[in-house]
Amino acid sequence: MSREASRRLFAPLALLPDGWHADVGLDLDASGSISAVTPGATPDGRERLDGPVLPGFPNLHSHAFQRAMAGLAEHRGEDADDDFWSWRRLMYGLAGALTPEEIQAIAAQLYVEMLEAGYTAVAEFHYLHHQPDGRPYDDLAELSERVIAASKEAGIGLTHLPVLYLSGGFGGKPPTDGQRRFLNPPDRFLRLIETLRSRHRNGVTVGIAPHSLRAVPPEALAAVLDATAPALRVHIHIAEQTGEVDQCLAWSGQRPVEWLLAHAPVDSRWCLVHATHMTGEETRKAAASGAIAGLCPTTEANLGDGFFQAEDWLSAGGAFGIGSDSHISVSPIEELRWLEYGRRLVARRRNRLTSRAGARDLYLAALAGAAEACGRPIGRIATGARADLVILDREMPGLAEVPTDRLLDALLFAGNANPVKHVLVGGRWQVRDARHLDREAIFGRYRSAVAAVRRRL
Ligand code: NGQ
Ligand code: ZN
Repeated sequence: MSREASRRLFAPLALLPDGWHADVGLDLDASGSISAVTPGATPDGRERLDGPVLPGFPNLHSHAFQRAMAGLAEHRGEDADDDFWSWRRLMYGLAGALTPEEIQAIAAQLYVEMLEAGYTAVAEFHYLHHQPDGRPYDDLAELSERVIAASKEAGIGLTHLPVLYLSGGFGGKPPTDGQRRFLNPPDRFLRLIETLRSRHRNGVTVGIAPHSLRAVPPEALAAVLDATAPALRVHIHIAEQTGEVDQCLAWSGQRPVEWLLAHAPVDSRWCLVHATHMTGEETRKAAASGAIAGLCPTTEANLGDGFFQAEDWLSAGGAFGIGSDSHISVSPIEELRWLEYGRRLVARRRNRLTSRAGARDLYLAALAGAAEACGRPIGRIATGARADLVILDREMPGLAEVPTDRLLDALLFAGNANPVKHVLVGGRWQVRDARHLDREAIFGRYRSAVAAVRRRL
């Protein structure tokens, strides 16, 4: 079948920015954007979408290569006291072993899985830049190009975030051998950004990602922010682990978020990834800055990070989105479910983030925040937005006969079967009847790639 959707669609039910609407006509333009949204339309002359229609979900945080770590870090290591840092040693082992072809094959498979789960865009926090010994490839952007090629193979929207990485810890601590593939001095990093921006004027949004305050000394952070301001999105890992907070205090006398707010022009272009450990004051100030909290609940659980203070963040008016990060789970539903469940388990109460409107406002807020963090016109069914649409299977037992105003609640809390039936990205079908159109070929390449890597590890 053709990948092009008709220019005129009809949704019996669609989630618009102000809630569910019935009989929505959607007109698409030739570039794959929505040119008109008409609630109360008639189906005549329009292609009927056979289920409730949601905006595709933007995934605001991904390290694609980590998809190939599936199941390899879930047993106790030798020191019996496994933590984030012992997980990281294993992860570095994988990061050091991958070839460019393998990186592309793994990313393409991941993006197929994202699309089948309802993620239609991803912000890729990309830090594998060089050869295993740390020498740049002939093309400085070789591995960025591999990830970009994978996003095109799978047909997912991409915000590409090359990572700035210089040191192995606070205070300019020297990097370790395991970090050699990540390193760029600021001038070479800026060359990489310029190269990517000039090669990909259409279709790929480029931002920057200072990896963390551990990996980027203050002078390098300031230099790169100055040279790229004010156009680009800026994503940074921050305050994920209490160990990082302690090290930052020892180095500067300030906590990570406190330090960042005092030393960088943090605003709505910024995505603070994790931001798990904040005081009440940090929470209020960071929320007021307009920065997006980049929450990755399943990875944060898997790595034993701690709980993000979500009620405080939301009551301070903070924006947020979700990401699949290490891809221990690839499902926007599971991320939002665990965001809420984490809070219930801590508070020993119910409905902490869900409101009288159920999960709807949480869902819409997560869409808007992740879209902002991606810096693209996505995450909403509205004129001018990309035609990134997810059509649900309402015949699933968990969704059948659920009243419309409880549909998102059922989606988040009442099932594990994937309810995503069809997915359209920029006006093109990528998933039909729950299967990505290139699923077999891309999976075949992934399987060969991981088999080869695992033989070498
Ligand atoms: C990363 N991942 O860059 O992949 C990190 C681990 C680090 C998460 N923080 C490495 N989830 O933070 O140094
Ligand atoms: Zn990360």
